[in-house]
Amino acid sequence: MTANADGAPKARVVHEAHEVDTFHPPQKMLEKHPKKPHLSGIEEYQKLYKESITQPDQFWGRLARELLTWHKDFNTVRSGSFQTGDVAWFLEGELNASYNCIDRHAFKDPNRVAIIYEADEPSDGRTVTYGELLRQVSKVARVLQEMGVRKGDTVAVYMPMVPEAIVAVLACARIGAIHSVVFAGFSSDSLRDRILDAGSRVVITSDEGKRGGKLVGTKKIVDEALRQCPDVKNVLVFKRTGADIPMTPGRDVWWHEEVEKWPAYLPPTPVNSEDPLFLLYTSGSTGKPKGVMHTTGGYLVGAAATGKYVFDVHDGDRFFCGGDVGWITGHSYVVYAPLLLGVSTVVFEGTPAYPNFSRYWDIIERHSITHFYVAPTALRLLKRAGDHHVHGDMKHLRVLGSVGEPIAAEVWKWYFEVVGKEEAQVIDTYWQTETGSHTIAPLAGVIPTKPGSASLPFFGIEPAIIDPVSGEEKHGNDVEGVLTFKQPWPSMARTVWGAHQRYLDTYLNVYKGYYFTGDGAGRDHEGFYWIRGRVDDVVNVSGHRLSTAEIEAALLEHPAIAEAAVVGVADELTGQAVNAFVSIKDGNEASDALRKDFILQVRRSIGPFAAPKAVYIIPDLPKTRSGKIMRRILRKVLAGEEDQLGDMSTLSNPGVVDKVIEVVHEAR
Ligand code: 6R9
Repeated sequence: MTANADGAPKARVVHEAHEVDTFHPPQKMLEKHPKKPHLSGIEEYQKLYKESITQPDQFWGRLARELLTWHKDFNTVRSGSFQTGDVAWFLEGELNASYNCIDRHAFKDPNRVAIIYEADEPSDGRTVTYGELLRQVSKVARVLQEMGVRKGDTVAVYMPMVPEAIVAVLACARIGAIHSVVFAGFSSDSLRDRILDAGSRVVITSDEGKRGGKLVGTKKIVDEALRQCPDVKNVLVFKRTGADIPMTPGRDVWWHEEVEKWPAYLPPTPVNSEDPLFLLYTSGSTGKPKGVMHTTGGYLVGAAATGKYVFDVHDGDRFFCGGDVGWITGHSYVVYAPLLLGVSTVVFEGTPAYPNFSRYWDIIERHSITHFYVAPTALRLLKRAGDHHVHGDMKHLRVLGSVGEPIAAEVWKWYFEVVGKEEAQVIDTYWQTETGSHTIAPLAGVIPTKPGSASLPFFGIEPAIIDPVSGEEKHGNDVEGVLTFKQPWPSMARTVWGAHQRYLDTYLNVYKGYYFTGDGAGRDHEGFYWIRGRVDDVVNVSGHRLSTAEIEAALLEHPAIAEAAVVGVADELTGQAVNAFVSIKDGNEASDALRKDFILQVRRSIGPFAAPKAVYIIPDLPKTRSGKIMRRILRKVLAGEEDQLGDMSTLSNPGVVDKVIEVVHEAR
């Protein structure tokens, strides 16, 4: 690919039969850059990439020492393999995550802003400096010690997006405890399951939350969950709204009262590089969520390296990732990457629509944000609300990131033109909870992009496209198949908590010798990657990753439901939407009230964000003779493609197909 001599952002290249725009890093972005991008150009990327694949020990050994401060150096950069499922990095090394995120910056410059808190109400925000963060984290770490939390114990964190959520996470890391953040949109049942699975004995939460002008009964949900968690000994409650909430004596204590007791410096506990840093539960193909485990050294190297090279973060930058700390995007790009690199990170409590559709742009203007990172679902919402909401001085923006789902070309262009005024580079970043940090993404300021493509692999990531039928790798360009990675990288998940065999079977045993992503992808004639979406039973609603099996299990808890099948359908606003087909038990009548009750069941069991958009009550589900539900037929009918239902010879009950079509048509 040739760079544009005149620096014009667009050049046309022919992509197979149709034309695709290629966008070079905009000249204006380079002009407003405080220095220069970390890499001189695509050639330097190619050189380093080659080194990262052919000499990973040399490459990652150097980066790990450059990006992190080690309490004790490592001798072995890497061991283990995909075949044996025992990958480990920086083996003898010892370090502490909170030291790397806070202390080393606080010692140099205690007044530098670490956290920019944008509260739900725009007027309620404040900033937290690195010095102050060190004091708060030290105190909370000591509170956890007093509660009996020790290295290797898990602590559940169920909090709104307030600075104290980040303090809680880093306080765990400071004493070598394992944080297990549960997204505060999850129901009490989901929280209970995660506390039990992780064996957490301490929960950190708040009295209430506040989002989009609405109050959330956070502590109430915790209380409900804890009725079935007898091993939880203590709950640390941060006062967010001051609501009058019940406190269980001997178990619940107030954050502000506890931190008053302890000194403002607690030395960090060095841990081994491979000691776990956190668990994060995510949805897979089966009903039970998986506790994905990340280790300290490798994860931090991945977060810092991608922050530095993909986002091209420099000293003094102000980073705004709109993700919630309850998801991996919040872990890696609200907390770890920006703090490891010593810049300011925005903690945003609210929603993009409150108090109006200009909220993001107001935040960007007020804090001279240089990097903005969000899921396309928010962009679709804001694009639909109208361009007149996009105003304000956003001249400091250099990078506009996208994450979590495919970004359609027209949304990409809107982001580039209307938000970025063609002065910032749009980067589409592909990665997963399990990968810890970006795996396929352009390096800002360096790699040209094509709307809809996540572009080229990050250092150390060796993608392979596999033919799902033959299981053979497809070499060369212009190929389609399932996406796998061929060699271990530092920030990959090491196991599923308490279920290592499940980890092996889900990721490493599907195609022996490869890490299986669960996504389909294409590699075009220039080696750029195009993510096609999940090939398993995972749906992506507004960037939230959900398992159809998990939603089906929730529906089956309803006494009136006999069988349930959940499918994802394309949705203009949320990317995909959940649609459910259920058959009901004898003695029940299909009605709107019953359908509403089914939706409520999912809200209660998983959380509001998982609620089906539509529920269709049918007499029987289409099934193969071996009893498998043929979801393909349901998807086709919903897509209006009932003339393309494909091979139905294995159906045991073909008559039900007409009924499915009739019910779907009636509902529309
Ligand atoms: C970071 C995050 C992972 C799944 C992944 C894929 C989808 C993520 C994407 C993308 C297309 C992108 N996904 N980024 N699809 N383009 N840039 O979202 O993690 O919640 O674990 O979801 O999200 O399907 O497999 P997670």
